[in-house]
Amino acid sequence: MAFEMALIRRAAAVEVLLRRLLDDRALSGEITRPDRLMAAMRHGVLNGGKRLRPFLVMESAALFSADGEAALRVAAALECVHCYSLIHDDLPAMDDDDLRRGLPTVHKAFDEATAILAGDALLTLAFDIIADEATALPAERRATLVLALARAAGGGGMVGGQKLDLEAEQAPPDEAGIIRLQAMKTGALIRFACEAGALVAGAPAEDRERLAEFGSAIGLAFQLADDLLDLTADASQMGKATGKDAAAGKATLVALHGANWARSQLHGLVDQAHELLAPYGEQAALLKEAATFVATRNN
Ligand code: GRG
Repeated sequence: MAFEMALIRRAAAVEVLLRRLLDDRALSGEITRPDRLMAAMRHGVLNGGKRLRPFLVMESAALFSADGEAALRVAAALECVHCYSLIHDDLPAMDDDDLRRGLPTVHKAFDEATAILAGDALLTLAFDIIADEATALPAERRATLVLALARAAGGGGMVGGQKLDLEAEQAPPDEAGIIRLQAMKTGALIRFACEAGALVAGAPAEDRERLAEFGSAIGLAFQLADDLLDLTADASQMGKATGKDAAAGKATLVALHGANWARSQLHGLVDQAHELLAPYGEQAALLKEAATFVATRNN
């Protein structure tokens, strides 16, 4: 319960900031922000996501008593990257989805070219937000965050994972291949979310690594839960089409080992995630609950 309340509270804070960052007014150095592009960006962002990644950034930052305002901006930046990935993933050339978060996808509400550009601009905006002096951290820390986010989101991270996922449709990967592509496609941003709190705080490398490992464990759990939901949930519950993986004969760990195996793996991953946070005691209670939520969520 404490977790659900905290998730809602953190989501509200990040949405206020995202609305401001997606304002029509051009920033210094920009020329103009086209109305229809900005409207498409807002449609893709301000549409009721769970804001789990921002939550993880802010809670991991709180663990080290980091600057809350700076953590909030990093959280908003990460949500921009996540929303861009969803906009592009929904495009006809990728998953070809009409529904996202219970609303028409950006290319349906606008058009395909605008959706591509909205995604592009959100990705760029993410780095703008972190690099901006308004993210009141030492310049070196901002640069470290920019680099870590770039590595998580790019060709060796989320985008690379998406590419491997597309290739998997032609040549199904083995178990290690599935785990690797999922760690990239879904896991890398979640790992960054957890690691980012330690980076914002300038915490010791050991803490940064511990939080990143926590992120990897819950990233894997997130994808396993997602694969299970694709099998068991309906579109109204998820706000997007389901059953697509099974229909496409997609290689997932659930398809390989079955739902019961996946559920027992989820237990193991939650235990592992909780153990990683043991050194932080009660301070980490909400992050621990987040791990449980990720594994047991129903949308
Ligand atoms: C197209 C560059 C590019 C990348 C796509 C993230 C991704 C890579 C694709 C999304 C496809 C998908 C449904 C993956 C499963 C995991 C996932 C990211 C689900 C959506 O995340 P949630 O549940 O969504 O956190 P909300 O809407 O709450 O933010």
